[in-house]
Amino acid sequence: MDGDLRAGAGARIWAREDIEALMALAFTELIFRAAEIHRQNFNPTEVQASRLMSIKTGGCPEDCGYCSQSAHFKTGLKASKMTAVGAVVAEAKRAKIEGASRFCMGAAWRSPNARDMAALCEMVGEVKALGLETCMTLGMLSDEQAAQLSEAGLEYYNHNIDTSPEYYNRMVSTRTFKDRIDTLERVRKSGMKVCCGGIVGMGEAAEDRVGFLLALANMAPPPESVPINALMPIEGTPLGDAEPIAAIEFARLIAVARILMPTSYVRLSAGRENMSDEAQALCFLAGANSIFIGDELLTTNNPGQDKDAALFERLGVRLV
Ligand code: SAM
Ligand code: DTB
Ligand code: SF4
Repeated sequence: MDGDLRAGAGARIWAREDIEALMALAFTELIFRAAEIHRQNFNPTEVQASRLMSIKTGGCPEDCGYCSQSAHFKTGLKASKMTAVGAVVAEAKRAKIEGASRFCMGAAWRSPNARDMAALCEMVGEVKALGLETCMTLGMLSDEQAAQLSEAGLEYYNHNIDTSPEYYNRMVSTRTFKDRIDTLERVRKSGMKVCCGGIVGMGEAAEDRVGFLLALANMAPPPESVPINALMPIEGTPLGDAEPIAAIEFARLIAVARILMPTSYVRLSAGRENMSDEAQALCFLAGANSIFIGDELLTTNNPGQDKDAALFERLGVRLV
């Protein structure tokens, strides 16, 4: 379990067997180890709060089998054009008042159009000027687009690998796992921080969950932010009837992510709407230390301010 030391970076190269061994630990032992690593690197009484906004919804040319926004499936979602800069900034102001420290802008694109880059850069500047951290998720980027966003001051770029390299083409056929990695490398090269994670509960096997974590943990360096989403099943998509992941399995995955990536923010992302307070508490105990706040993610529901205020009050945990 000691792994190799990656030359220069001081980070460890994880083997598949290391992750399998962690996954096989007794739950009580695993949570203890994860909690120990969590408190060595973070204040365990704080959870970072991000707010999402869909700045371009629906009509996406990609065929991701989990997504409400793909034009390939009849999900009943109405497509919209990109939101104007002023309306995005107004939403960011509200997010700040509601306690968000990061504002994440998402678009249903395969990649951004050249003609939208100026407005996107302006958005970054204005949201940042409010004192919020900025994140965008716009699909694949060219070197030039990554450089433009980075120069505009964008701090984080979200681009998920979503699942294991082996399972990827069962979920998406319009791009490859390698395409995802190429964009992630461009993001790194541009100087932006990487937000990269994925979805569980898509019918993947246990070995795919291992492969997914292995791919994330061996990025050099690992992503600064790791969103772990529980699938929000969308009627009309191929995964509309997927079996939900059990809360204990989900917490197990969070705990292993925490151990593999000790200094990354592990975000309990989509899926909180369908989780009990106790299931979420287990995830925070396992080392999750970031969430999305607000009553909407991109197109699906999230618990919202009142429920979250009650939950964090009960837990004595502070949103930061
Ligand atoms: N279009 C861009 C892309 O795919 O990279 C950015 C937006 S896309 C909606 C961002 C992420 O949302 C996906 O990578 C996926 O992890 C997550 N996502 C999409 N649909 C989801 C669902 N039904 N449940 C959980 N997560 C979902
Ligand atoms: C991420 O990993 N989860 C967020 C964010 N990155 C962009 C998106 C969740 C979307 C959930 C489904 C929806 O609301 O459409
Ligand atoms: Fe498009 Fe992103 Fe949805 Fe895939 S996940 S269909 S790329 S919006």
